[in-house]
Amino acid sequence: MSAQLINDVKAIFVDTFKTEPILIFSPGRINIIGEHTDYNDGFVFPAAVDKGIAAAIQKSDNNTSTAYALDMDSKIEFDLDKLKPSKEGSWENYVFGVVAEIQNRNKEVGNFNIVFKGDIPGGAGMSSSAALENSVVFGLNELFNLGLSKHEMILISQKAEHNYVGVNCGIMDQYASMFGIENHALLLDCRTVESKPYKIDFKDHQLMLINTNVKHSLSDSAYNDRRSACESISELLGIKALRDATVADLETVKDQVTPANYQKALYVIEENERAVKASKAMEADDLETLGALIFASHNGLSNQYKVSCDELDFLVDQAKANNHVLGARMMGGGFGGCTINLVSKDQAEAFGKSASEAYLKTFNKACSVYFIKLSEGTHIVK
Ligand code: GAF
Repeated sequence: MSAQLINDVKAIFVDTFKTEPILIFSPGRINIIGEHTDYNDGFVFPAAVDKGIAAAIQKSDNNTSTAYALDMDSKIEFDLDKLKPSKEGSWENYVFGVVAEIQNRNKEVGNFNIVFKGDIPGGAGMSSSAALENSVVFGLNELFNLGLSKHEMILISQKAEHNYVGVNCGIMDQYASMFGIENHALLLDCRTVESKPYKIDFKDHQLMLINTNVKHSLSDSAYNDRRSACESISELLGIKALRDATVADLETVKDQVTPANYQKALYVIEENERAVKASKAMEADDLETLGALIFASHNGLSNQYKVSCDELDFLVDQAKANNHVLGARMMGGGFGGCTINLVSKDQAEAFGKSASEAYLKTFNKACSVYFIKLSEGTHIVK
C-alpha cells in the first residue's frame, strides 16, 4: 500500500471538509488461475495486492453527501434519497450502487463525504472497481455502525456492480479484495464463498504482471453475454451451474447449442478442473505443472472462451518463447489488461524488458511491467 496515496486523500479531505476522516485501503487483486469460473459457481485462485484504492470518509453535517474522485479531479454532490444509476461508465455508479444496495437491505446510511484515489491503472484487469466498492461499503459500515459482516459487504459490492454498473460479475474480485491475506493466495470456492489460503513462496520463481495498456470496448457486454451463455447451457443440462457439469454431460446437449457456446462451456468445465489441479501442484511444489496449467488456461481463454485480444496473445507468446517463464496467461475479464507470468526471479527483469521491447515494436505502444506484493484485504489505516 502506498503511503503517498493515503496521505493524498487525507490531506484533500481535511482541506475540503475541515474534519478528520477515517482512512481505508482496499486492494486490487491478481488471479493465478480460474478465470470466468466464479459466476459458474466454480473455483478461482486470486490474491489481494499492494495496489488499490485509498479512501478518506466521514459523516457530513449538512443535508448532502459528496464523493470526490481525485484521479479524475471530479467531485459530485448527491442526495441519498434520490439515488439512481448515472450514465453508463461513470465512476459515481460504484459509489451510488453501494449506498443503494445498503439501503435495499433496510440499513440506514446518513450523509457522508468521501475522497478516494487509486494506483491501479484503469482497465488493467486488477479490479479497481471491486476495490472502490469495498472501500465505500467498508467505510459506511464503520461510520454508521451498520453491523455488516465481510460476507454481506462483498455481496453488496457485487450487487452494486450488477445493478448500477451493469456488469453481471461473479464474486471473485470483491472477495479477494476484502479477504486478502499478506503473502497468500486464496483458493476460493465460489459456491460456498469460502476459501483456503495458500502461502505463496515460489522459491526461485515469482509472479510478474505485464499490462498491455489496452482495454477494448464492448468488454462489458461481451462479459454479460458469456455469463448468459453459461447459464442457458446449465439450464439445458438441468443443473444449477456449470460447476456441476462434466465434459460427458456437455456432450449430451452438444447438438442443442451452437459450436461457439459448446466451446465456451467446455472451457469453463476444463478451467474449473485446472484451478483445482493448480492448488494440488502448489501443495506439491510442482511449479512446472502449475506453469503448464497457466498456459493451458490462456489457450482456453483465447481460443474457446474468446476473451483475449492480439496484445494479450502476443505477450503470452513472448512468455512461451522464453525458457525462464513457466506459465503466462491473460488475467481478469479479458479484452485487454494484464498477463500474469510465473517467471524465474533472476530472469524476470530481463524478460520484462525483452517483452516490452518486442511489444513496442509490434504495437507501437508501451506495455508496463508490475512486480506486486500479495497483501492484506480491505482495512482501516491508522
Ligand atoms: C471480472 C469479474 F468481475 C470477475 O467476477 C470474474 O468473472 C473475472 O472477470 C473473470 O474471471 O474481473
